Amino acid sequence: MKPFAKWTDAHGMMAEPDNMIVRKISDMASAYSDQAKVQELLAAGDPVVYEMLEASVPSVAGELAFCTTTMRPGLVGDEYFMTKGHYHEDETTAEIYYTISGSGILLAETENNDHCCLEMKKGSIIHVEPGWAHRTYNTGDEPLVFLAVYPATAGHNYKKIEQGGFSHTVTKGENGPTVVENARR
Ligand code: S6P
Ligand code: ZN
Repeated sequence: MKPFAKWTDAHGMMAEPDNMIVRKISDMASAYSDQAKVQELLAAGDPVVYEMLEASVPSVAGELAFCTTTMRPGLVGDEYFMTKGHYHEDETTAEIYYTISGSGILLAETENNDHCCLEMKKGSIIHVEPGWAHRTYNTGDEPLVFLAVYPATAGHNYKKIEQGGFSHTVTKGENGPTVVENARR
């Protein structure tokens, strides 16, 4: 494979991606604490929460995969729109998140419940250590757009999150985004 370039549009989203994944509330209904609100949103048309636009690279050691994610602003009850969240299948792999626009929080967590939150806003570069599950929240009023770069062999383990959940979540508090214990656990 030869070196190649991808471009982003005016919103920072990858132009001409090789693959697109759209996630709606119905794709991650169990992630949210307020299940009554989930049902309301499903009845109201099942809104899109985020879109991932991916470049295709071979899944072999040495390659780097990358994609842009665009998260819509929104709330499910008082919990911000979030990504599904995952561990990497290969837990020795790290990841870089570069925020292009909007504002949010990246929540990272280990299996022994160590957790940390990092602010995402235009220009922030976050390094996610190997072995840390990660999930992002759009805490602003605009789309949150970011680029993620990770080893092409990393793989995504969503099951562990669906079964165990994160120990914390991010809600809209009186003084802005607030990290609280996750009632889904
Ligand atoms: C991939 C990286 C991101 C996420 C994306 C959506 O390793 O962490 O590109 O895939 O932000 O999140 P999720 O949890 O649905 O994959
Ligand atoms: Zn990842």
